[in-house]
Amino acid sequence: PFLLKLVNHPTFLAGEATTRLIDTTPELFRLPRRRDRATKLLTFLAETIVNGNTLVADRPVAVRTEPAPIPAFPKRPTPPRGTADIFREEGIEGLTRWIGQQKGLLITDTTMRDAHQSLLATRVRSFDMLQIAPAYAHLAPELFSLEMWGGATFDTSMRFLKESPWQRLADLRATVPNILTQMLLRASNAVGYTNYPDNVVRVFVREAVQAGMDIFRVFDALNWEENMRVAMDAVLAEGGICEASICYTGDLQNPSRTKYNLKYYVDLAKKLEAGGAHLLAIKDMAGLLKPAAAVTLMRALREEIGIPIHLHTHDTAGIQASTLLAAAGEGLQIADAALAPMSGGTSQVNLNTLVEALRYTDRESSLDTTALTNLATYWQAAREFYRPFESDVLPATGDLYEHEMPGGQYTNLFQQARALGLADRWSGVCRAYADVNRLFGDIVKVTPTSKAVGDMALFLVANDMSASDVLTSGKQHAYPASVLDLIGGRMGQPPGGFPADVTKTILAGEAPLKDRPGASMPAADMDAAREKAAELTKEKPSDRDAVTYLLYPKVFEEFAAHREKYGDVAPLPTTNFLYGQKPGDEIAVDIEPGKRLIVKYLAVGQPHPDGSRTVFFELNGQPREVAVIDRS
Ligand code: PYR
Repeated sequence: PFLLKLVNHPTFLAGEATTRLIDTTPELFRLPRRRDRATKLLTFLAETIVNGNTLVADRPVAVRTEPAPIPAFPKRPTPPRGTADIFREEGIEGLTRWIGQQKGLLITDTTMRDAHQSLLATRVRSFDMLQIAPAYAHLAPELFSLEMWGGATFDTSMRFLKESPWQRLADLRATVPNILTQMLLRASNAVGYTNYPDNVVRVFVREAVQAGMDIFRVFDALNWEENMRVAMDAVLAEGGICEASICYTGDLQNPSRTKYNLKYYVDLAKKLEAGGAHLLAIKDMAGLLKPAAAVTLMRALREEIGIPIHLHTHDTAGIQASTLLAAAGEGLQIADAALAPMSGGTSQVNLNTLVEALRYTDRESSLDTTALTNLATYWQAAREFYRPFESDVLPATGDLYEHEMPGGQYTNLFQQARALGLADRWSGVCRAYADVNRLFGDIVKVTPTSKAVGDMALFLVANDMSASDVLTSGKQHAYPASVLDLIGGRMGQPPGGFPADVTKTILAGEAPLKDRPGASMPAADMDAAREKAAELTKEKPSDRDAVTYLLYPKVFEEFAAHREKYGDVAPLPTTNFLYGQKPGDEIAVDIEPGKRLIVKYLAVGQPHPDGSRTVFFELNGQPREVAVIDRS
């Protein structure tokens, strides 16, 4: 058809075809590339129709196929002014001043990051975020920020969803220009599970700012401020908003837990403020901050530091709304919450009802009830697409304050335990987790240190060992790699260091690192990484691809190979991404603005002798066939 179109083109027929044809009629010459993309997408659909998507193999099936309802909103040329506009126009000083002027509690919506990381194994796709994004911009411009990037979303988007995290950021930024974007940055661990060379962290932050990131919540998994320096400085240098975190662990009210006391947190907060932080986060990743402790902590912090405070907690215990309300009573400026259908349990507190709880009080927010209800209605439906990734609800009991497991890890570790046949020994795993924490000297547990503690707990239970056996058995065991990393100092130093006997036993005499890991790590070779990444993507060399490759070489390589074979699958509706199509289904796929493919799946043929089957489609009304190998 391309050649036919070419020879039938009026210019060609008029005998004027020269190389100028390319310049005057570029649409003809773009066609093969577009068709190439269409073919790749049809191949993906055919593959999914015949063989299924391995992502959902052996998992509960999502039955919803109709799109989630997108609320109507007034059609204005631009969305109402929001926090991002204030930041753009008045800088960080203007934004901070504005925060100080607000009487109401400001709210960050975590639905697009931590909520699905905690409830749905981080599997929510950009497609479902982008469907509702314009409604956020127009209906909820009063939100302080949208947490929609970082943490585990970076690698899972490529690893499982086969979509670019950078594209997600850029698209959401463009669709919601008025609300601040926010991400979780694991300091020197960037968005990974181990410390990276300093230049990798710096390039990552620069690229994130350029792609549209505003607020960087920077935390160190051992609360080691020295290890936050590189990331914080990078955010400050690139013009981002630096929200430095104190990770909350232990129990301020427990007189026998003295390691993480009020002085510890206040001193840390002061250091972070002195280090240039624009905002302070209290990151309560395990939902351990009780209401009375929140009052004590807020009073001390409001006394001792001047920057606005942003409280993050997980509702694993079911009572964290009371903590947010208690903190709000003490002048908390910003709270994290998630829209109702994506809230509760290991996720954040219910945003809709939190807002209503403060209605008609002096901390009432300006967010609109109906607008938030409509956004929640969308997420209730959208969550149904992710049924395969729903995890068991684990009710927290009093032992939450014993094991102190982060919300994002709680359900995940249970699934790991079940995969090892240890589901019925779950309470033993929780006890082992607490014991390992004590063995390691009582440390902050959050990605990646929480993973090391969890890996060690599973290791002990699976080997019928107790934590004390580690020191007394006299045997050298093959401990998990994450444990060797942690105890070897490659994730940094906890306050007071690791216990010497533990280090000696676990490292079998190898000397641990005592300094900041980044200080002795050679800089990553950016030129080589750019070249290597470009080789994999067959695109122009870029720092963005290079840094992605440096963070996750194998994941990036597999993602690039998927791209090469199937094109960009992010524009597919989630139902079709996970399950393909049913015969007769017709879908519209916007492969880029203004370029829509209408794909109708007709039928699949019987297997050919070579094991392949022909899948019949109509693409924009034209018959198309794709052959795929039936692997069943
Ligand atoms: C993360 O690092 O992904 C957390 O949510 C703590």
